[in-house]
Formats: sequence, structure tokens, C-alpha cells
Amino acid sequence: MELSLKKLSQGHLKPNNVTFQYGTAGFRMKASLLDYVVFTTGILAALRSKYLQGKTIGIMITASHNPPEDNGVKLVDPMGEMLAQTWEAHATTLANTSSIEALIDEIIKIVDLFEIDLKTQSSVFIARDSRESGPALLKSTIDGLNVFDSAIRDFGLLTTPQLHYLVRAGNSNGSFGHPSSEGYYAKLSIAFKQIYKINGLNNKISIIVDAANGIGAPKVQELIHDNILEYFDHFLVVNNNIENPRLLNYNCGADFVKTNQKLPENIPNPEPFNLYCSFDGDADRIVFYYITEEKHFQLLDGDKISTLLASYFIKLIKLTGLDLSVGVVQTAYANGASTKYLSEVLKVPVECTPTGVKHLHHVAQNFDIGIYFEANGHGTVLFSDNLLNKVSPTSSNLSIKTLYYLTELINQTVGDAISDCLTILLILKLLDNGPNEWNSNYQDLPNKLLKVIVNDRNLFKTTNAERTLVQPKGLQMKIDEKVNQYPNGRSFVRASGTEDAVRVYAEAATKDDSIALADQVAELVK
Ligand code: 16G
Ligand code: ZN
Repeated sequence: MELSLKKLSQGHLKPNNVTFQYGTAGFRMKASLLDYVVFTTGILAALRSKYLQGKTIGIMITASHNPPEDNGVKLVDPMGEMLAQTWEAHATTLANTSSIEALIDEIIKIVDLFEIDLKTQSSVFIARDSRESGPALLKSTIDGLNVFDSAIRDFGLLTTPQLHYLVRAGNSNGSFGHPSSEGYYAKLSIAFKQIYKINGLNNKISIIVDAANGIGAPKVQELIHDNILEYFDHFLVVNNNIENPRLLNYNCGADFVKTNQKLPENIPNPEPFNLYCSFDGDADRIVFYYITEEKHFQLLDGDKISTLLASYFIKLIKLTGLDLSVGVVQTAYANGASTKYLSEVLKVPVECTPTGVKHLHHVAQNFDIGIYFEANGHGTVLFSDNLLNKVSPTSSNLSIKTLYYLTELINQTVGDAISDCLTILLILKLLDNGPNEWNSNYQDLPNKLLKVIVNDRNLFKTTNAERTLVQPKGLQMKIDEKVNQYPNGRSFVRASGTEDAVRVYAEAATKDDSIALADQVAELVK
């Protein structure tokens, strides 16, 4: 190992004065700083695979909705989940070693700690989004993997959720689908067609997809054009230019639309009540929207997606006659009106977790149907083994059959813009709803999100799923005093996991109040 490490590490140097941290989305920063990090992450992926008796681990090189000059890397565990939390610290330690000797020491510590048999061959699937820096970072990652005996499959350009699917499929002996892009398309499109056909749907579907000039563009086109185009009377992908890397996430994409609450660039002649959606740069987030007769922009974000899914699944479960639990998982960013609607009107249990998909995913596993979405559009639905044992494509009950195919259509490994998109489009047809009916279930409380630069964001410590500050001491009391001055007021403060800043969220009965509350809380934080 020492010999190959010395050889392969040549050219991969840790930059000075930077501390790396494997955070909620893996490592993410300016691509120019990432070479050493991807090299050490390659090493760790190989070790993780060996530790898990050669099961396949995934490496995704992406910076999601971040600007084009950024990049990042994250690891995917064998069942398609995020890397186990206990290993995040090891990823961080390896990335921060500043000499070959220190790196070797840390590797040996991990090998000893987990009693890893280095003779076990590691297996790793790797993919990247469309960023310009991707190919060079891929090469360095592979150098890291080659420090040990590793079987590497490079899938080239993929969406993040495609890679999650492939990793799970690769570890599931065919029971999850074929471990190839074709297998992914086949699984989704067969389920889509079946749901459409067995339910006797005949109205065709219309959607315009803004793909953020990211990798979702060619992938959604491939899936729909090659498999299910006949079910659409209008299907168009805009912002689909991945040739010009500078356009990625620029004035388009899910994050732009959610943050600015307006249409992305390049929507041709927006028509009232047409349905649009936006992916982010690696297609694991989706938000929908439309404009009204008066040309008002209406956002259907992760909260609206959750509530639509919850109301549909509650109806479907009743029709199946099965005894199955449904629950929704949100974060503190969920609009208060959505939480109220879920618990008071739909009467489903709602859980709140800290930000970051791994937290929501974990809690969603407590239900037979666990629906989780962050307000920003990142989410999916998980189905329990109990449920999977009760549904079948050969059932004589139409609702049970439909439920079975939904478990195939929905990517249960991680939020998946393409899979979520097809699911929502079908559910709208099944409910015979347009965007306006969907949006009318509840009205969002006006809200404001601010970013505040502080000296040290690590001073801000929270509890109660990030809704209450425990440090700095006394600050929460001051925030509460402000909140109490506004009808329907709610506000919380948390340190960002991806930027060196603190985020302030506020909502209240009116737009002006939400802005005033956010400003006042931001003043307290500074
Ligand atoms: C990461 C998370 C995303 C979360 C965001 C919050 C994953 C895969 N991604 O991008 O879900 O919404 O961080 O960012 O978990 P913040 O901590 O900067 O507010
Ligand atoms: Zn993303």
C-alpha cells in the first residue's frame, strides 16, 4: 500500500490554509481546492467497500445547485443511502492530512479500527455531473481508488439519483433493477406506463422542464423520448445546454426559482395554468410552478409536493383496504401552513428533523409510507418492507397494483427530480387535478430567508430540530420576544452546513411582517 500510495499521490497535494469538512452534502467548495480531497475520498471509498466485504460503494462528483466554478464529492453506501455518519469523520480526517506520512498513519488507523482485510477486493461505481472540473477530479479520485485493489466502474455523466440507484442495483442481485442507465430507465418507464394504463388514464400529459443547464437535461430527455413520449402531448426541456459549463444553474434551476420566486430564463411564452418544473444541477431536487391569469407566479415547492403526495396516498391506502401507516417528514424550513394542513386537515403525523436529506430519510423509515421533502424540493417517498410484502403487480385490486407500481416508479434511495416529476404528473392525472387545484389545498404563510455573515458560525448551536438556539446563551429568548409581536410569527436561526454563514428564517401573517421579523432577528444575530 505504501508503495502505490507514494506513487499515486504524486501531484495530489493538500492546499495550505484550508480545512475540509465532510458535511451534509459531502465535500463541496471551489473546484480548484478539491484535488487532494477527491484523492483521499477515493482511498476512503475503497476502504469502506473492503470493510463491507466488497459491496459496491458509490462516488458522485457534483456540487448540485452551486455555481459552475464549484465542485464536490460524496459517497453512497451499498443500499443507495448517504455514507454512514460514523464514516464522515474519517473522510474529514483523511482530507486534512498534510503529508504522505500523515495520510499513511490515518489509513492504518482506519484499517486497524475496523479490522479491514485489505485483500478483499473493493468495488466502486463512480459518476459526475456536467461541470468542467469533473474529468480532472475523476482522474484524481481514481488515483485514490487505485491505492488499493479496486474494481472501478466509471459511469461518466449521470444525475446524482441515478448513481444512488445504480449502487443499490449493483448490490441487489437483480431484485432492484439492472445496474445500468438502461435498467434505471426501464424500471421507471415500465412503472409509469403500467400506472397510466391500468388506471385507464387517457388525457395526455404536458410539462415544460427547466433542467438548470445540468445533467438532468439529457437524462430526462433520454428517458421520456426513448420510452414514454406517446403519453405526452407536450414535453419540452429548456435550459438544456450542458455544452457551455458557465450556464449551469445560472438564472435557472430549482434553487433559483425557489429563492427568487420567479420563472427561470427561457420559458417560451408562459401561459396561465401550464405546469412547469425546475431541476437543480444534479437533478436530485425539483420544484413545480405555474402562472395565474393575472400572470402571478405560483410556486409548488417541496412542501406542496409532500402535501399532494400525502393526500393521494391516504386516499389510495383506503382503497387498498390495507392497514398501512403514512407519515410526513419536514424540516424547520417547511412553511407553517403546510404543517398545519398536514396535521389538522389530512391528519397525518408530521415529524421535523434537522436540515439535510440523511436526517429526513432516517425518520421517514418509521412509516409504511414515509414521505419526506425539504421545502427546497429535495425528497422522496420510502416504503416499508411490511408494505412491499403486501403489494404485487398481479393483485386483483387496482389500488394495490397501483401502489406496487408507485414503489417501482419512486426512487427510494434518494430524492430524484426525474422520478419525482413522473410521479407528480401521474398523481395529478389520477386525481384529475391541475396546478391550480393542487395549489389551493393551503396558502403559504409569507416568509423570508436571510443569510447573515458572522465571525464564527460555530457559536450557533441548536436543538429541537434546529428550531431553538441553545447558544449563544439568551439569544433564543430575544428571538421569541420578537416573534411574539407578530401574528402567526415564527423564526429560527441556524448555522449553514454548506456556507460560512448563519441563516435566519421568518414567517408571519403578512409579507411586510415576515420581512420585518427576519430583519429584526438578523440584527440580533449580528
Ligand atoms: C445540502 C443538503 C440539502 C440541504 C442543504 C442546506 C443533502 C444531500 N443536501 O445541500 O438537503 O437543504 O444542504 O444547506 O443533504 P445549508 O446548511 O447551507 O442551509
Ligand atoms: Zn442537488
